[in-house]
Amino acid sequence: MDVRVFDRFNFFAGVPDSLLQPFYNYLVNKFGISDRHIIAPNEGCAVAIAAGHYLATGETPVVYLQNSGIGNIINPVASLLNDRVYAIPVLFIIGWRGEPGTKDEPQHICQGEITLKLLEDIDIKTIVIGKDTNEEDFENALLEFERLFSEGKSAAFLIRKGAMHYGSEVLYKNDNILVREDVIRQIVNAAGNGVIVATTGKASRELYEIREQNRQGHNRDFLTVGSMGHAGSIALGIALAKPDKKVWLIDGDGAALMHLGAMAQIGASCPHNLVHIVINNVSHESVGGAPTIAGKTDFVTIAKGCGYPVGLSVYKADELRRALEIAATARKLSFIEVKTIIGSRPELGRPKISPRENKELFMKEGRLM
Ligand SMILES: Cc1ncc(C[n+]2csc(CCOP(=O)(O)OP(=O)(O)O)c2C)c(N)n1
Repeated sequence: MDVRVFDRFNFFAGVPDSLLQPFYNYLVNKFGISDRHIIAPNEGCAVAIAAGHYLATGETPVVYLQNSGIGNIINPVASLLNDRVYAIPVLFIIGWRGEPGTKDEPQHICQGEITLKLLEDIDIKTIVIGKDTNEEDFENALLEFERLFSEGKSAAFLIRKGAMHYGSEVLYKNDNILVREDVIRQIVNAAGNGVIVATTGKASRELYEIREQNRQGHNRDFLTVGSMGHAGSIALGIALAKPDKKVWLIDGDGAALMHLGAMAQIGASCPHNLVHIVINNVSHESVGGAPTIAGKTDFVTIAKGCGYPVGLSVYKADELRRALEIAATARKLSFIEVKTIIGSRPELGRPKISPRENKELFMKEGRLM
């Protein structure tokens, strides 16, 4: 289906997903990041911003997300949009990772299976869009949806892999120098026998491959393959329970922004043994590179405002080396923002151990227990 069928809508907000890359490339080309197209820190925010747009204009807004983000929308859908509350219509475009019968990563299996049921439970009429959906099917579906919108109900298109296309590409880039994978290699060296909690997406995949190359095993790393935005809180839980273990948190700018409240909790708890590193490429690189709002966010000021005693931002290799030395020796909660380019090795693999194996290695051989 050609994404230009969405030309008739005026307002879009969402969080990118790899299956929706043609869709957000089209939005970035058409609107940029603007008052017509917002890439939100999390899917719940996108719903609330869209609700505000409806309140101000009466137009039905579009919210896009990966099905992993359905958890983040349930509260505003059930208690804000629902027709027994404010009856605010939204058209959802949802990428269907983990569709039953397809092969996908472990973190998508449960979510993929429950997606249709969850949407039904929150009273969102859903139509699946596949490679074989033609424009006539789409127009008929939209006619049905428009009736629902007029009654204050919401509806969703659930998008299968490869169902959307758009003729143009968008090149996402920035002016930074450092490369995330090299930064992670430096963090592994600095961390020594400390444990590392890595965020969702390619950061975890790169950490896994670096350990393979170094023949170090995976018992010191927790790879947060799903649960985007929660690596910081996981690391906090470990750091508080094991004050003698140094915990290194490798976060992403998109993930840190998704649940920014975690930084307030980390700062308030202030564990002396935690180093929080945000690798900031101003991008959701793992799902195709669409921008985050991190270019307008001063992470160091946020960290200090949340009570982190040490806050540094680095741009060059020697600054990174120095910051990691400071963090390794400080007996204080430390924050480091590392600015990096957008990109990764095309042949980057995925962890060959299952999340359960990772957990067991981490808990037993990592000598946490
Ligand atoms: C709740 C939720 N929403 C969306 C996604 C899809 N997703 C996986 S990784 C990722 C981008 C992460 O961006 P960032 O933290 O900046 O790290 P980068 O990919 O740039 O290294 C997204 C949006 C997800 N896994 N979970």
